[in-house]
Amino acid sequence: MNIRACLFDLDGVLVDTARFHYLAWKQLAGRLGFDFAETDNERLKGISRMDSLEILLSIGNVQLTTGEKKQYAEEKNQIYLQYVSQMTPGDILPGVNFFLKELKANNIFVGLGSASKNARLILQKTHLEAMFDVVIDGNLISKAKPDPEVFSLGARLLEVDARETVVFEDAVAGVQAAHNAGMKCIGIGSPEMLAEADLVFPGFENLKLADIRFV
Ligand code: B16
Ligand code: MG
Repeated sequence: MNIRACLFDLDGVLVDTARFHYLAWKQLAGRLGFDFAETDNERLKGISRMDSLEILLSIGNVQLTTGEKKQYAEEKNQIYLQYVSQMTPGDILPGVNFFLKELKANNIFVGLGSASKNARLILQKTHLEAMFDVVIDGNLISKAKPDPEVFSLGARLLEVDARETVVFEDAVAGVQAAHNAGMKCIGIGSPEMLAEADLVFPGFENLKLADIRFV
């Protein structure tokens, strides 16, 4: 395969913002009168903000009006942004910078494909923004993963064919989104959880472009 573009998910791939999402949802759950366990947070990974709220409310068995849901989602986001505002380049996951630089040195396009509406801010805080040729985030898409929209749009804006594009994902829905877009997908995490991915690596530490070989 001739790789011309790599598209990266953000949370769980380039940075670990899942912890901040968890702390913010937990605080909101507390206000609503129930506890939100860290194990349940797994269910929110890669899911949009409003869909995450629906899952949280079903865990707490809480019913809200549409207006209240909007207000609570906004409240959660404000708490989350307090954590994000403290992010620095030190929050980039190990090996990511090295790998992105290797892609650049090989003239491979680098793109972001994230469900987060805060993706640009996180790229700015971690000084990663300049590495990206295209940024597709939750503000630009209307269909959540496993719909291919986020990755298809990325490849289209880069004018690269899906068959020459590789996606890096930590969530099952994200792996499915990549495949639905006709792209190869590298899972970042455990092979058991990401069994559908074409290749799985635990992270970017010691990962080199030469390690990416699809059979
Ligand atoms: P926001 P990703 C996703 O990021 C997170 O995994 C998910 O937990 C979060 O709900 C979603 O972004 C929306 O984030 O509230 O900031 O718009 O994995 O797609 O990079
Ligand atoms: Mg993710």
